[in-house]
Amino acid sequence: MASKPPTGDPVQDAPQVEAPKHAAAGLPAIGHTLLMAQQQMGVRRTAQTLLKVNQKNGFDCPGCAWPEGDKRHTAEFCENGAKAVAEEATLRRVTPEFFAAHPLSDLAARSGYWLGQQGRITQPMYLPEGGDRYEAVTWERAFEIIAEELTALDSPDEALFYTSGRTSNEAAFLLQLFAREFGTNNLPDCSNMCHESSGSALTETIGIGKGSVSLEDLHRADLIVIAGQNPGTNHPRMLSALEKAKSAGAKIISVNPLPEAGLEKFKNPQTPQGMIKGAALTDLFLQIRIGGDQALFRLLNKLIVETEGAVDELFVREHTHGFEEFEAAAKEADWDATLEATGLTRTEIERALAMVLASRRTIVCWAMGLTQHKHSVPTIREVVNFLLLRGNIGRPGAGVCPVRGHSNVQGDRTMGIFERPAPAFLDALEKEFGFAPPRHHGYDVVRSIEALRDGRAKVFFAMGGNFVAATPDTEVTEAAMRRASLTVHVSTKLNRSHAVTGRRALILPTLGRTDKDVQHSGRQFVTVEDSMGMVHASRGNLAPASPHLLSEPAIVVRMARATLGARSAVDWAEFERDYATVRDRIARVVPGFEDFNAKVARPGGFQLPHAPRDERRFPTATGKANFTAAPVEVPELPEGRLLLQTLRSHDQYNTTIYGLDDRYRGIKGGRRVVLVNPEDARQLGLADGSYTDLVSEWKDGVERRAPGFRVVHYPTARGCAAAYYPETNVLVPLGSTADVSNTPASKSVVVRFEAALAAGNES
Ligand SMILES: Nc1nc2c(c(=O)[nH]1)N[C@H]1C(S)=C(S)[C@@H](COP(=O)(O)OP(=O)(O)OC[C@H]3O[C@@H](n4cnc5c(=O)[nH]c(N)nc54)[C@H](O)[C@@H]3O)O[C@H]1N2
Ligand SMILES: Nc1nc2c(c(=O)[nH]1)N[C@H]1C(S)=C(S)[C@@H](COP(=O)(O)OP(=O)(O)OC[C@H]3O[C@@H](n4cnc5c(=O)[nH]c(N)nc54)[C@H](O)[C@@H]3O)O[C@H]1N2
Ligand SMILES: [Mo]
Repeated sequence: MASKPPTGDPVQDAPQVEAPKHAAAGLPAIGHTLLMAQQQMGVRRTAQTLLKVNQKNGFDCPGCAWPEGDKRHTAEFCENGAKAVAEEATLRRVTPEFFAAHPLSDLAARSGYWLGQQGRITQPMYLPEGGDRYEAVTWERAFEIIAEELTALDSPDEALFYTSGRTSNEAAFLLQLFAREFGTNNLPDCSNMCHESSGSALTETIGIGKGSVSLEDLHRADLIVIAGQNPGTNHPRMLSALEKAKSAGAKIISVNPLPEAGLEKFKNPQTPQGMIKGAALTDLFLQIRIGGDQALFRLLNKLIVETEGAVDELFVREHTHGFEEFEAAAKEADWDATLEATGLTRTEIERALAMVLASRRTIVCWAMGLTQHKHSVPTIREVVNFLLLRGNIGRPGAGVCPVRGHSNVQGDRTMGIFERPAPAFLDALEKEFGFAPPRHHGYDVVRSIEALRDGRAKVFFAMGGNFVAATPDTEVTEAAMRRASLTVHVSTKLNRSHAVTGRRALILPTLGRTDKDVQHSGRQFVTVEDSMGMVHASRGNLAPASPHLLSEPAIVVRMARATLGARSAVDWAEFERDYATVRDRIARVVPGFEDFNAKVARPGGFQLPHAPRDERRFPTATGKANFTAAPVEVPELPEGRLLLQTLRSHDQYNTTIYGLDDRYRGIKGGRRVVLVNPEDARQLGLADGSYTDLVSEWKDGVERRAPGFRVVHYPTARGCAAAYYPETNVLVPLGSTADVSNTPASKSVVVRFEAALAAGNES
């Protein structure tokens, strides 16, 4: 039997601290996985479900976007993937009776953890104007309400259509089609807060905003640099690929302010010897200061340029543009300034250089540690410079590897979920569907919040996600959301965003990845694209959480029919009956998807074309791969302050909190902790185990405070601190974003510490 959800809330946040671990996975992970899964699903459903994860006839794990290899294990899941699955396949239910018993004020006072633990939502729910609780509503009425509000807007640009990255290709394609036929490009998505900086930097430099390596490439690399990523927690299946690369002779450099257990050592639970001994992964750990990566790569680039024969001159001449200007800038890199910015020693950087020069095939992997700073875009461009110098793009075993987060975030963008669509994409849409899509750019996430705040946007529709909890500046964002006339959430589980509503609100419960999806033409599957551009089918096999659920494609179709009615140029109804008809349209609009239905029928799916990877062709403005030469930036840190990064614990999936432990970092039973280097702590008078408020400082002079964090002395780099998101989102100013990509700078928050009066959960 699955256990009942916890009743007590706020859940006691009382962190206990022990020594951090030095290895990831192994038997404890499996035991932990099965325990969590059985609590949510019971024993039979656990077995039935976990054996289908990432199998060729199964469903795509709703965890991360890491690809599956061609040969699958029986159990192709990881501890954290299993938690994601259990969270969705839970037997707990949130029914209309639940909403009757919990008025909005009650839901608004609950922790995100408690809300998530209540289970799957079973029926569409409506919060009428002035109402104090959600009531059951029919689907028909729900779509009428959406249509009423959308039709009443002065301009289509007063509507916002947000997408979180679990949405399938089919649903994403339909959503952007609807938004554009309705008349707006306001398609903000979680990518705006995630890998947007990677997309911006890569599009400009290599002509496509996606990674250029496959799993095979990783296995063949000589050197893998992992910067700003914690795969042991967030992409556990990546550890098997690293283990394989190591056993073929690869070296690994990790660049991180924290020593992350998963990068130190990996105990592979799928091989007997791995389970016992484990494999050391990192050969060189560069414990960098937060925000020091651009300076590090710039200096490495200078050293490469100055080493006789180190530059791949033929590649640079034939395939790149802007080398001279870049070279001049690189030569100015300065040892002392770099050591200061990075906190590294000369010897460490020289060791890194030796490994770089010894490698013929180098890959750089990165995630949020590089993308969420003010200077993220120039940082990632510098990574590209680094790879271009030695011809490491478009060669087996080499390339750029931005490791994506949500399982279909990359696919959603490919399907046109983008507030700044390329003209060619809009042309194709116009040709296929016969209406003129809007050409002016829409709002991204931060601009959407500003538009709500300023009354320029009035209807907010979310295809998944937890907008108010995931976005920065919680108080500002929540106030902005409350100004909306209608907020609509297509969701599987309850979350904070359902409690922070506009004048009217709807919750539309939907099928998840694990649920069986049957429509008029029979059983459906959907498709997703992983971090390496592989597209494949995903089929759920469980009886849906309730007979009242609609699939995401069905919800978009019905919203479109209710809103656009006879004025639509599109035959929406067929899309709901048979998703293959959606794929036929995608095939005619999106390059690389020709013969989509046939190609996706192959087990394992197909790989999308990638010009730099496949043919060393760079579809940029210059027609070449572009070197760039931005000035090196380093975050400024006034006396007595630390630079705070907001990151994930081992027991969460973004805003979904599975539990209160962060096993590898030795934190148990609580999330309100701040990790501080013991030397800094001593200087700041922060005793281990004492409680402190975090107060962020930014140029707007507004005081943002997160109260009651337990200080943990922890071996992070000097000048740096770390605490979990989403609790710390209150500290991230809405205006503090990355240049160009506008991604919230949630890994570069300047904070001071003020002793807290009481311990525990004040917020
Ligand atoms: N289990 C689980 N899996 C997930 C998620 C989850 O929440 N839980 N989230 C998914 C999503 S949407 C995403 S985007 C990914 C996120 O995957 P990650 O990017 O691994 O997630 P974070 O926890 O934000 O970790 C950031 C890492 O960067 C380091 N870092 C911080 N600042 C810097 C810096 O300035 N320089 C360098 N070099 N390193 C730095 C941190 O110490 C940390 O190791 O994971 C995906 N997978
Ligand atoms: N401070 C700080 N802020 C950050 C980050 C950070 O590192 N630090 N990371 C950023 C990143 S990388 C990201 S990606 C965003 C994440 O932002 P989001 O994607 O908006 O947030 P999630 O927590 O992943 O969304 C969880 C909700 O999705 C719904 N859901 C789950 N599965 C499905 C499904 O199949 N269909 C539908 N319709 N709904 C579903 C559930 O209701 C669940 O409550 O947060 C960003 N915010
Ligand atoms: Mo993400």
